[in-house]
Amino acid sequence: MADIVLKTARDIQSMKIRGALDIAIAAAEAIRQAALSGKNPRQLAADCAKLKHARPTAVSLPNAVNYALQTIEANKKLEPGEFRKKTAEQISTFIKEQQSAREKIALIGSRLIEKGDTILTHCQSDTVEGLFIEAKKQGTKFDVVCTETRPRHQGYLTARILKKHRIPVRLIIDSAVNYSLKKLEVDKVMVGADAVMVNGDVINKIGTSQVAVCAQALDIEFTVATQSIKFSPESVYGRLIEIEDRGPKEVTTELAGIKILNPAFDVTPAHHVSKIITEHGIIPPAGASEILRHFQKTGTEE
Ligand code: RUB
Repeated sequence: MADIVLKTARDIQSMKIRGALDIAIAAAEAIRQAALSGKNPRQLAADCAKLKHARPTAVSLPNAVNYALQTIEANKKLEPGEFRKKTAEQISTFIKEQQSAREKIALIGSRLIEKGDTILTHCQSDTVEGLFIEAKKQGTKFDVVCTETRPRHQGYLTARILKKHRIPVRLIIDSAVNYSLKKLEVDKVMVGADAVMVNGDVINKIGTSQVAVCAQALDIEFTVATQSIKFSPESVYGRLIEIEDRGPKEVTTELAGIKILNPAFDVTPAHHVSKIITEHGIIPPAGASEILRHFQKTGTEE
């Protein structure tokens, strides 16, 4: 049987598993299974190292792996059977908390959607979809505009899922954002996040910051929906987040000899963000430090 940790790391790198929360949950689940398979604390710590940087930008991944590492460390003196059981149980609780955070955000976020709203979203975020689906369930009538999201077309996933839930959806190419915000009379923008910095800056799929600039110019509210697991404890200590470059082939293979850049994420400065929906409630971007201080204990300190 293939090693679950290596398989998960590969699936995260290839984007078979993608989206910041799903990446975190998959990594935690891989470590849980590795613990159950009888690996000792030292072997599990090595597994954590293999997963931690499978993709560099989504902070939920190192945060989830750090949580698992702390659990392994705290339990390492237990006898092997007890170590296995307790470590697996605690990681399982962590995973359930993440899933429940997504549900809480869906409920809180659904209350922000008003009858007749047209909402633009970018990329594919389970968190944002969750609140759309919840609003639909509550009977609110609204429609969604989603971007194609070059080069990996995650917007197609968004469009398909919303269609499945009978939420009216229109797809636009990424460069039609500014045009469409006006032409389609968009009321709100809602996006997910891969990381939130201590100063409230938000890192999400490449192009998010352009959407935010356009939305602000038109006085359209720009809302981010994200679990606290995506807040960066390292940003408190001045560390920046690496923006993943996924290489030229995803963009095109037709331009031999020309340098092609493919940054996968960008930074939306806090002053373009109207509000952030977390499982602990809605905060202004300036409240990011409070989330880090009170609710997020998975990071390294220095
Ligand atoms: C996905 C992306 C999503 C966030 C939030 O990028 O930018 O908006 O990860 O997703 P990629 P979620 O496709 O490169 O992983 O709300 O599902 O955690």
